Amino acid sequence: MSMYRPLHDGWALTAVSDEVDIAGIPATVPGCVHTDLLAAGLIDDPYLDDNENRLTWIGRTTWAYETSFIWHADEGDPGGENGRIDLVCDGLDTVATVVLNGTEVAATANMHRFYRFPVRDLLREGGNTLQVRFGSPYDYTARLREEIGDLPGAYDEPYQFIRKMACNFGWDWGPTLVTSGIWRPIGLHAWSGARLSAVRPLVTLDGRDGRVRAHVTVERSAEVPLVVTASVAGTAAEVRLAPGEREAVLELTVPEPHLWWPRGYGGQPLYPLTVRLSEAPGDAEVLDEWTRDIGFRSVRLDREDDAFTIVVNDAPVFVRGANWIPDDCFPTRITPERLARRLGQACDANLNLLRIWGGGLYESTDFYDLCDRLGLLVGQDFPFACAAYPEEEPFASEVEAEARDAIVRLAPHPSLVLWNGNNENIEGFSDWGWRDKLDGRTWGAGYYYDLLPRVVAELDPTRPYWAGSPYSGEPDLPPNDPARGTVHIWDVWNREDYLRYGAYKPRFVAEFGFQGPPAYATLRRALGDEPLTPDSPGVLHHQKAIDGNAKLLRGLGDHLPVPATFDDWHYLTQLNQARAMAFGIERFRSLAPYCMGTIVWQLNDCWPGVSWAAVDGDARRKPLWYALRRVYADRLLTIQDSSVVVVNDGAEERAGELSVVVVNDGAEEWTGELSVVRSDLTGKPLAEEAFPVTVPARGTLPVPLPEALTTAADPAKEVLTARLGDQSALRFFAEDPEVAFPEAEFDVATEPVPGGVRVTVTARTLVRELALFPDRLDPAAEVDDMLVTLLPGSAATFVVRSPGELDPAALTSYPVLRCVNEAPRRETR
Ligand code: BMA
Repeated sequence: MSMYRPLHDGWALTAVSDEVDIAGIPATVPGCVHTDLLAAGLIDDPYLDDNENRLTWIGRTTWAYETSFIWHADEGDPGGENGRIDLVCDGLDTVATVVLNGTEVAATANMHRFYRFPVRDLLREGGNTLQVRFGSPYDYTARLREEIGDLPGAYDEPYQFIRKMACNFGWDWGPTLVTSGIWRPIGLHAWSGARLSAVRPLVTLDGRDGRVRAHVTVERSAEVPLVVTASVAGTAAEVRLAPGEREAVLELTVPEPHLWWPRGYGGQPLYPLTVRLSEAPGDAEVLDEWTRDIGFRSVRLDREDDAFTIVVNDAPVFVRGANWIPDDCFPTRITPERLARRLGQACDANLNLLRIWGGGLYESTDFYDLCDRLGLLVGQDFPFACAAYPEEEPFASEVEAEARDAIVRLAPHPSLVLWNGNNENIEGFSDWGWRDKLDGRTWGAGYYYDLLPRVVAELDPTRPYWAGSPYSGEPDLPPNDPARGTVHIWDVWNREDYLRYGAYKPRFVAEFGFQGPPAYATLRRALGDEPLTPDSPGVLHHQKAIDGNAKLLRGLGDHLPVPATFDDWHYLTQLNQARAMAFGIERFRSLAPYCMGTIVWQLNDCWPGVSWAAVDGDARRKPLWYALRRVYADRLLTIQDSSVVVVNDGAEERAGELSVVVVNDGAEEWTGELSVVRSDLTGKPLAEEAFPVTVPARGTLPVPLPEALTTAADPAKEVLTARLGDQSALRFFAEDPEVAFPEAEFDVATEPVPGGVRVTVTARTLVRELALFPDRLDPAAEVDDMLVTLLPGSAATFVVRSPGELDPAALTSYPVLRCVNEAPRRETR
């Protein structure tokens, strides 16, 4: 028999402290201290204004969660000498002591593991009390730091001295909110005889057949003969386990299954795999059962000539990715519905991969289930980021244990295609001066080069492992070499203008980013600043990057005018973020198949702040999101300047010309007539030419342009347009402030549609980067498109949706409707 009973009711939270007077407040499990204090009205919302600053005591306090429950032997005890009752903790954050009826059951210190403790002997007939006490993460890290000695890292906080999601200690996009709590389910599991303690299906392809090797581990309370069966897609296998045996491998061959593909390449058929454990003979009572959806696909990494190409079912995949951070500082608030919405936003922006960044979590099963269904590939970092990590005990054992837990849990998911050792730790060691500071002490090399690849090879040899991001493939190579493996490009944003992306020739960009503020409504909800300005206190508090606001302004470079007002700052810096990233992605996609992936920093935010995210902390899509959707579409036209110097390998490429690169990452050939026109700003053609093109599926074709098209008689007054089918690309011969834009003139028509308003803008002059920001009127309103440049006579349609009424006049007026070449305005608020 097997019976699980959650213990999620009746919890109360108490501060174990002389200084903090909080006792017995209602607590939510799963949950954490911050959310309990918030629900009890004892703290202000940490995401608003600078409330964060007044909450540091929470992470420095010891907390006790306690509940009582009634338990009767006759309802939950399997009885007999073989009966077991286990307390199962799926996640304890982090420095936990578990006490049942006054007896200490366990002391743990790893948020990333799950635990099971036999407790039958401690349970009492009738009333029972369970307490989970959480020591201060700061006390724990201080002790270990003292013992081991300090280690270098990108931030001052002690996140490398505890196995807990690192960004809880604050990051350059998120607040410092150091949580404690029972963050995943907890309950009692009663069983007898035997149970499935781990099922690890390894799925591969053998020609057109699917193969499943289901590795099964049983835990026994009795040495009886057992039968394990596995079935999937109409095939079944059975293995007998003699008394004493605990491991079985069941091999299944599924003839010609429908293959699982990344989105854009085919469907995502999933097959339920069921494993059953019974006492022999096999028709006896089922002791335990396990079912997960699996998918049939192969995956490998093509490293030929230092490439970094993810190959699924023998198809090389150009990765159009984004980095993923924990969607909330308090992970239990990340519901399946919220994940579905966020991953839907990723898919709608034409992404095909998310990289789970190493300063966060091994993502949840809900997350992976969604990715399996959506065909979103996942690269999972092991949780190490931006620091030298100790390899002394207790860490080495904790790391191995958590890695084993995670690899087993995630093995069934076809979406998972890459295990990655860490974020930027190899780079830090090699390039940020850590080597000298360390002076021979451990820093994590043993994890990334030995322990983790060994455990992956043992438990999950079906997936590639890569030691770090960035990494060039060998420990003695410079890790951030664009010409080898994966690279992070951060000179742009930190120091350089975004045009420098054009000077890179990378194999695979695993991180690059450019900041922009969140939506207006998001800022307004989070900040009470009056007036709200680019450097009002709340805005500055919600900008966590060093020198962030100065970099935002400097990043405008020559590309856009200097903002005179808050509204201009907000529009122009958001627009510049979108342009910078679009510029980089267009460059890198134009280099396919030499370059085989771009992973934008970052898709999401954990709170309302100024950051690199495309979707802000209130789930609103920033202009960058709309730009991603365009430049990540299967079909892309991009005008590229190949006169730039390639910085990575010292080689210079100075063709000195513009070309249109036709990028076809779709499954069908792209054929048609590419028309390229150099015109004045009224749209009058000055030179034009048509090029018949045929670009094979997953192909890239550069079309060099003749001088008549690429040389403007007056760079301030001309524009180059390329068109192929319904795709187009635009390039001015000067940066916007130098272009002699007319003051924008256009006609606007609105008409109601179900759930919103359709806005049609017809240009009378050139209109540059037209955008609607309906959240300024109504925080619930969303628009379907933005950043459209119109030539005179052309029109664009936007649909604005909202549950409420929208006022068409306000919707089509400043500052809701904006473009670069609009009439000068006064500040409005
Ligand atoms: C990279 C990431 C993060 C960081 C981001 C922006 O280093 O790995 O650590 O948030 O850059 O600075």
